[in-house]
Amino acid sequence: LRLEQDLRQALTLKQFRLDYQPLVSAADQSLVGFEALIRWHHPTRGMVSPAEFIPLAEETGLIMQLGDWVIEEACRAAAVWPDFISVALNLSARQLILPALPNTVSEALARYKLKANRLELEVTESVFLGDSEGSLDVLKRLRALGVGIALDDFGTGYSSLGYLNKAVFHKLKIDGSFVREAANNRETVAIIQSIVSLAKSFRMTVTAEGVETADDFTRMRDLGVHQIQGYLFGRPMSFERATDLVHGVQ
Ligand code: G
Ligand code: G
Ligand code: MN
Ligand code: NA
Repeated sequence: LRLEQDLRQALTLKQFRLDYQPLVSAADQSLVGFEALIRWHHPTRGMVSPAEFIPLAEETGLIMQLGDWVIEEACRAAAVWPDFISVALNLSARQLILPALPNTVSEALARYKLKANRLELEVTESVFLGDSEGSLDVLKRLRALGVGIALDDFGTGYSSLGYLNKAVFHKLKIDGSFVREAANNRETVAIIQSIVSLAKSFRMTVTAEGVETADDFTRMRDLGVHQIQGYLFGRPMSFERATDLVHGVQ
C-alpha cells in the first residue's frame, strides 16, 4: 500500500508536526494548557488527516515510533512554556501494550526537566477492549509518575464505568458531539450532568470539547465543567502561534 510506504518514510523525512489547541479554565477563560494534535504534511498528498493515518499506523505497528516522537515533541514544547501551561497528547491503545511506555515518558520528562504534572496523556475507552489488565497496569505506572491521565471522547465508546473505579484517571473529556447536541436536547444535558457528578465523586476534573459558540461555553460552565476546549477559544495552531498566545500576543 502506497500510503503505508509513505507513512514509513514520513518520520525520517520530518513530515510530521504537532499543532496545539488551547484549553481554557471555565471559571475565567484563562489559558491553562494545550492538546497536541499530530499533523502530516505530505509533499504531494497535502495534509493527511490523523483520522486516516493513525489507524494505519496502529495496524502496521508504526504507531510505536510515531507515538515516541509525539511524546518527545510535546515535552519539547512544554519545556518552552511556563509551568501553569499543561500539554496533553493522545495515546493509541496499542501504545499501552508496551511495558516500556512509562520509561519512555519519564525519560522525556527528565530530558526536558519537566514536572510530571505538566504532561497529560489522553486515552479512549478502547484501551479496555484488548489486554485491559496489561493496559491498566501501564496506566497505573504512568499515573504513579505523576502525569495526568484523561479519558478522551467520554461517552462515545462502550460503557466501561467499572474502570473509573481504579484511581487511574484524573480527567474526563466530554466528546464534542454531546456538547453540540446539548444546545437542543434536554436528554443530552442530563447525560452531561451525570458525567459531571460522576467525575466529582471520583475526584476527577471534566473538560468539554468541541465548544464552538458562546452559548455552548455558558451551558458547559453552568453545568460544572472545569475546562473548555473548542473552536470558540482556538483551533489547533502551530507551536509558534501557541507560544504567542501564551505570551498574550494576539
Ligand atoms: O484534529 P483532529 O483531526 O486532530 O484529530 C483527529 C483524531 O486523531 C482525533 O481522534 C485525535 O485524538 C487523533 N490524534 C491526533 N493526534 C494524535 C496523536 O498524536 N496520536 C494519536 N494516537 N492520535 C492522535
Ligand atoms: O482527541 P480527540 O478525538 O478528542 O480529537 C479532537 C478532535 O476534535 C480533533 O480532530 C480536533 O481538531 C477537533 N476539534 C477541536 N475543537 C473542535 C470544535 O470546536 N469543533 C469541532 N467540530 N471539532 C473540534
Ligand atoms: Mn484528545
Ligand atoms: Na474527543
